[in-house]
Amino acid sequence: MNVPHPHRPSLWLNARLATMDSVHDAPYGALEGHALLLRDGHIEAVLPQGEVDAAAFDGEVFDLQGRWVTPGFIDCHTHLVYGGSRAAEWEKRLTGVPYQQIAAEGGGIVSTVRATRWLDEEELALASLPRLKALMAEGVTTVEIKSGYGLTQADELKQLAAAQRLEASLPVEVAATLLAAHAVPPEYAGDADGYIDLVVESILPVAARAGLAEAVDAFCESVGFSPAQTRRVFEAARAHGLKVKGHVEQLSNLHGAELVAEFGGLSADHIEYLDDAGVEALKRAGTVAVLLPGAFYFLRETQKPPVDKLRAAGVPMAVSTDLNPGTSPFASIRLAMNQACVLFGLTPEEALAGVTRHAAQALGRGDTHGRLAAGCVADLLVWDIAHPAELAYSVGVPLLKRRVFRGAAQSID
Ligand code: DI6
Ligand code: FE
Repeated sequence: MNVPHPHRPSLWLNARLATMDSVHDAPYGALEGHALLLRDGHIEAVLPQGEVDAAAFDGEVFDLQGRWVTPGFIDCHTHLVYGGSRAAEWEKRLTGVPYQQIAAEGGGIVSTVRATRWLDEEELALASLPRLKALMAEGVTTVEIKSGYGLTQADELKQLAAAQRLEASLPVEVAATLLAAHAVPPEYAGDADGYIDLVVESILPVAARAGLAEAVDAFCESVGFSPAQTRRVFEAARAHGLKVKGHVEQLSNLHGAELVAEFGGLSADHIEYLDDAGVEALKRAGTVAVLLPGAFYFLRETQKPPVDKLRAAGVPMAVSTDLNPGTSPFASIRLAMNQACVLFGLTPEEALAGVTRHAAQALGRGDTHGRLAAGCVADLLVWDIAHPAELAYSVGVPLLKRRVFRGAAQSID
């Protein structure tokens, strides 16, 4: 960890701030010619350059020479802790082998479950480390990580513990989500209700008591769990004080988004098949719509999420990688931003809001993360760009100059 002066205050001069704070009228909430004062891991003040007396400041001073600064990126939906690879399965799929045959030969999600169960907690963290580091190198400072490839109590807890272990070893914040209701494990084949009994009576309460998850997710889909089964999971989450999210309306419309909204959920994710009643429900509940264009692209889907209707209704739209081995094997949040613009029609400004302010809301961190504002965490990114639209425009070009986590700066080069 490269944290030279973790507790020293710092002053960042001559910045162009894409605050992403809607209190400022300009596109990107931009404030040109401003400075940031960071102290104790937080943004203490956002100041017009003219009001700063750098000579009198007792701390570190950085002159940004007019560079753009954004909030740290927040990847609010990932499954990045897992074992194994599904590249060979994908290669087969490309030659026309049907998914059912691949599943019958032990492929699909079950193969990731097998590979994940095989590793111990430390090995699992180690296997997942390059994926997390790739996200961080692009500017991710907060990442959500789901379980869902263990599907036994011990293996789900192991996945969550591996996520916690990663957080402890790197300058990044992890929001852990229990997704035990991701798929029916082989031991419960034909008995999804029996598996949901295990989730609500045992896995979820134990994970909650151990403080290993802050939210609960479920895959509400014909190939996942029914709305009735999902409701049972959400009821247990509520009973144990955990927040609710849902994989909903990805491949069909089961009204899962309305179910998430009914529970005051943080976010409804995927939502390609969301209908008008679903949009209305999200709006009423203040639930964030999380767009996952990586899975849409990788699965060659054609049904797009109702972006125009969400925009018209004022539902906040977040954008995330959905990093997972089956449907979105992409450890690049800037790729997700680009895909959200090209495939779903977001503006570059909406894509940036999708990985900052709105992603923070999707993790219940809207008051403290995702904006450059006094009182927010000092997670920020300094860029070598002429305009913030460049962040969604190119992919793979290393534009990041500095990544600052809780006020501690890491140089990129
Ligand atoms: N939806 C998805 O796209 C992924 N999980 C989910 O609920 C697929 C995960 C996998 O195939 O491993
Ligand atoms: Fe997902």
